[in-house]
Amino acid sequence: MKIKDIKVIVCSPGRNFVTVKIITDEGLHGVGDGTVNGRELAVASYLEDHVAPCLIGMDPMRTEDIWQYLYKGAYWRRGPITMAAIGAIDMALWDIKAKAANMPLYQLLGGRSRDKVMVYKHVGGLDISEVAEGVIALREQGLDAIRAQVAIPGLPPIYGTGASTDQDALINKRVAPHEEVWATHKYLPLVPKLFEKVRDAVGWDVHLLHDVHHRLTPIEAARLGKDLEPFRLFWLEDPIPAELQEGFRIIRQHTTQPIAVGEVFNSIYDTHTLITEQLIDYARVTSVHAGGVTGLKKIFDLAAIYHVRSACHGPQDVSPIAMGCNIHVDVAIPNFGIQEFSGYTEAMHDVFKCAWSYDRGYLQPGEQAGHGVDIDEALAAKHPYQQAYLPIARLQDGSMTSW
Ligand code: GCO
Ligand code: MG
Repeated sequence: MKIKDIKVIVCSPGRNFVTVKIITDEGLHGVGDGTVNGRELAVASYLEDHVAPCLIGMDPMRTEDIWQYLYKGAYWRRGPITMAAIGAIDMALWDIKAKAANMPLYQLLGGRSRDKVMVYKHVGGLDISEVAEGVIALREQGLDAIRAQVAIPGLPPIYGTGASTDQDALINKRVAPHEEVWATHKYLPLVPKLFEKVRDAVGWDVHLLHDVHHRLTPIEAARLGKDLEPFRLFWLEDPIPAELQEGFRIIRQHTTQPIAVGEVFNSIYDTHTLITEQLIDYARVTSVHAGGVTGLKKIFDLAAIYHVRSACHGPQDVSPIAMGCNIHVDVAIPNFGIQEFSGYTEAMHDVFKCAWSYDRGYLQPGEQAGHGVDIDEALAAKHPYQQAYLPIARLQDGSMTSW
């Protein structure tokens, strides 16, 4: 079998997605996700101009060799754009391989290790009681794990903390990114109050999670972890910007609060200190940003040795294709932890046909051969790319801050 053609499809059925489609001389095809939120066209060009021309004529079964060809061969290793491009190609190749074997992808990854994949969903609100109500509502919908965020009194609601849903904030049609304001001293005392109230409302038989979204320093994060210990959170996510892996040593010295990190990581080298020193409990890498199924497996296999569990990033900007690949990996690996799942709109499901399914807090990969997701190209063409950026954050004095 040979790779005959590679198409790059950029569409925006509510938000932008970059999809690669690999077509073989034997008529089989596979699709992969290369979406990097706010930088979509860079990946599209990387794929179209620098990857596709080199792969024509290659044997699509050589998933590992093609991964290494793109990783080592470019000379310029790692980085979100390169790794998302590699990820897109890798997903499409695994799709083809599993279709050729006439098996769902998870069978090629070792088969099922579990019956279903636990997910967590998000709740936000303008005040603590609104969040508590939201948590109760999700509990009634079957969720066993819920992420809770609340707006900070005295600050306009910002991304990931309150009622402005992630989706609304992300689909920002202005040319320049929306600007938000952050104040750590207002946030730190609020979060323990939030979880005290939420525990009162839903009890202890539910996993509660919180995303700090990289906004603290190590010692501030250590303080927050200690303050949250009485409420037994499943995890505290991205407490600090993650490029300084050693920073997590400070957090670890002070608190037993489990920590989750990795949504902005794209290679095993971003995570290896965190994993091998057991500074984190959950690795939040995802198939699209970490070099596909091949890249994800390398990270999770290392993590398994160090008692670190998986927690694939799964917001809407991870396309339904990458979500499908995540679910196949989730169901197969021994060290699965949890899967983030924001769900998709009807328009997105029209463009991306999915064999995976969601029901009352759990996902299933489906039994279709391949990874089970395909793109309707004609429909995708009706939703052209729209320029959109994530917000940026400033402190109250106007200086830029991490978010
Ligand atoms: C999460 C995230 C996302 C990211 C987004 C950036 O935990 O799901 O923090 O909401 O901010 O994916 O593109
Ligand atoms: Mg996050």
